Amino acid sequence: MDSSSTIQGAAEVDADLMRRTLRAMIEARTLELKLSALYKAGKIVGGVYLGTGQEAFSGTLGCCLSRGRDLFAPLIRDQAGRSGFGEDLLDATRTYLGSALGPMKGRDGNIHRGRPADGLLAMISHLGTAVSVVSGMLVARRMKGELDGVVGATCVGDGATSTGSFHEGLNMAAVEQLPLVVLVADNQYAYSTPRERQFACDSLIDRAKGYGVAGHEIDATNFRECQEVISRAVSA
Ligand SMILES: Cc1ncc(C[n+]2csc(CCOP(=O)(O)OP(=O)(O)O)c2C)c(N)n1
Ligand SMILES: [Mg+2]
Repeated sequence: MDSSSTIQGAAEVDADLMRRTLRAMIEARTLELKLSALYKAGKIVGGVYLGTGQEAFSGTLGCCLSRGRDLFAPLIRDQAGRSGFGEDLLDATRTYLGSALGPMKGRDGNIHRGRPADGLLAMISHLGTAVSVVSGMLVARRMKGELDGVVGATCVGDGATSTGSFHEGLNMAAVEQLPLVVLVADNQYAYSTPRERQFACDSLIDRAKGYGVAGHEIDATNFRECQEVISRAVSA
């Protein structure tokens, strides 16, 4: 990285990554405001899920990955990550509006959409399932001799870290030394269950330590911190 493509600060951050992430964040917020208005007007059935406040965190991850090479399993608050990964806005709007022209051909709604052939997994459930699925896909790539340079990534919530699938997937990734990045958005609640009713460890970083993998805690609303830490995790 030469100095013309970086912005000087406490640590160097790639200026191109910053620009692409900001674009993804703005695109996601603009789309979600529109989707929310359409939902309130009764034009969307099911639900609309918003990533308000998580855009820097999610968008940075999507922009650090490469569509067609890497694997990305977004969850409900990851429109910014999807935009950063290169999901077409039409894929989002067509799925929300139930169009047969969408990637799920009108058979599934809202965030249950993806382009698996491009590495964008269709969302399964809100919780830790994607950790196991992405780990398994990375093992499959390795068996086919296609793992070189590939990163698998997913986002989950604090509540998801208490599910069996999260633990099994993370353990397998650690034992097999898979190139897996898991972002945990700790918004203090899983539905109405507060942190203290979900886990007894002091910090969710302890979960990573327990499996022998690196863990970093960041303020997900701090753009610079997201850029520095997530880009390092993806390129590690
Ligand atoms: C295995 C499973 N159990 C329960 C649910 C129902 N459910 C959907 S979202 C949610 C809470 C998730 O909380 P968290 O992981 O903290 O994510 P947040 O919504 O706070 O971002 C639950 C219990 C589910 N989708 N899957
Ligand atoms: Mg939560």
